[in-house]
Amino acid sequence: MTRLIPSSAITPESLYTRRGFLGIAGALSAATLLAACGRRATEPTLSGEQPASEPRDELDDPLNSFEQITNYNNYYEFTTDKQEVARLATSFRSSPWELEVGGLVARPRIFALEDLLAFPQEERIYRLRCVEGWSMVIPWQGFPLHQLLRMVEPLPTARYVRFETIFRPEEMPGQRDRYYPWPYIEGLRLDEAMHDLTLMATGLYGRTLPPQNGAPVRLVVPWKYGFKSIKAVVRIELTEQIPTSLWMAMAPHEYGFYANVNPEVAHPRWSQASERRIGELGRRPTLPFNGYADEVAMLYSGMDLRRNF
Ligand SMILES: Nc1nc2c(c(=O)[nH]1)N[C@H]1C(S)=C(S)[C@@H](COP(=O)(O)O)O[C@H]1N2
Ligand SMILES: [Mo]
Repeated sequence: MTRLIPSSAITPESLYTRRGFLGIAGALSAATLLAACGRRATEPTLSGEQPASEPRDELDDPLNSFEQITNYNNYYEFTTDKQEVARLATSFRSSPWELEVGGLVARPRIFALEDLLAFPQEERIYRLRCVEGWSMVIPWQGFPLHQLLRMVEPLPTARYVRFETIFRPEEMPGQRDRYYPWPYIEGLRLDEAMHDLTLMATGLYGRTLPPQNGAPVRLVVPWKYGFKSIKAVVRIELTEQIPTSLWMAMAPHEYGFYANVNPEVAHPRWSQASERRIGELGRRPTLPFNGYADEVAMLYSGMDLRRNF
């Protein structure tokens, strides 16, 4: 069948058809993708009823829709109601923006948003698994964090990376709730931060990152529970001591530093053996390291992952 797609119908989502896991392939411009889609779309197929394949991740799971990804959010700086974050975040000012990188580095530096967007932007389709037991498949744009870290030259004494979210209670109503020890803090071991899967995301579905997803720049660590993927980052500090995250400070028996997705280690309030993919009815088994074990398990060889939860 011959399918002609009028250019008006080419939405960012349609760019994701027939595309696999682009993690290593790197950046493709929208123009390249449009050209590729156009060519494929007008190619006649001999067999007839071959439907256009849906966008999928490398495990052959379909992507969640832009609507789902941008209307079901955890972002406690705005509200704990996942379905209200998008509305409350509409007027958040994510530009201009500065990201200060310092601590145990030879070349501390402030990156303006334009500097961050000057890193070659890649497309990465990642699963996001929340500790609450739901998950999504999200097509991000961004750049690996190691590119930024190499620029600031970590000192030999640096062992951890501490991340901090903006504190702006005028625009973030949840931050007026003093129950939480704002600002939101997260941390990684330096080798985790340097891993190629660890992404600084600046967009999704080919668009600028929406405020509810952490605009203008957020961390994405796909093998860890979603709370590690801190949003709206304004400070990165390399340290010798292990950083204390907001969740470790609030509930150390519930939230450890590592937070690797692990079906065998239950959270005190809920099992982690299975999960609900947003948009699906049943539950599916949770995969060790969220399906990224081949890439990251060696980071933890010899460690007791029950003790280091
Ligand atoms: N600053 C900040 N970052 C955050 C959160 C938050 O409340 N504040 N929530 C985390 C949690 S629990 C999850 S599951 C993911 C959700 O990301 P998403 O809304 O883009 O899907 O963001 C994480 N990053
Ligand atoms: Mo989460």
